[in-house]
Amino acid sequence: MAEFGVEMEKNLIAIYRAKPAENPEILKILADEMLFTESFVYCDDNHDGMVIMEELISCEEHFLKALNRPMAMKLNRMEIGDTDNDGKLQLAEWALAGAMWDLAFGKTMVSTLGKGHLDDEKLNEFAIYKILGLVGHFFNDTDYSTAMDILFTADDDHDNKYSAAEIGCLQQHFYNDFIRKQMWSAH
Ligand SMILES: [Ca+2]
Ligand SMILES: [Ca+2]
Repeated sequence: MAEFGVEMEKNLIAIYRAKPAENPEILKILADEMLFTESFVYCDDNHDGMVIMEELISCEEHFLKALNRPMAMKLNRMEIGDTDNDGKLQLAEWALAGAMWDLAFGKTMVSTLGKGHLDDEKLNEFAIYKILGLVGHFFNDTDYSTAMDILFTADDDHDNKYSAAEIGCLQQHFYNDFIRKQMWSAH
């Protein structure tokens, strides 16, 4: 997965540097207004409507610890998301940073796993099942029916092909499902 990390970082930087708020693929991910709400609430530990660096570090640590995964990324969400530079992420900034991350993930999936399975720069069904296995496994084997629901929801135009933006949404839905389980088990 070393190659994945390098590619992911490269894609994220490219997206970050090219007016992300005007990027049509980013806007497509952000069209689902609820997509980033759960992760925001999850990280906003003191419920003041803002995520500060300490909260960001603590929720990412908690997330990776729950999954037993080491910390990977060098570029954090505060760096890419804090557009007004006040050291805090509001929901809109959080969502934009999340969409950048998700799109970078989708692009990385398309380029690393798409060889031989591309159709108009979208992954075909065969490739998406590979990704589903990979992402599902990362999120500690999300159950089959949840995974199928996510697969259906993420294919926004239901053409059985997956663009980078749709794969980004797919991974965010998995993340949200993970958070939901964490929140339930904590209460
Ligand atoms: Ca907060
Ligand atoms: Ca801010």
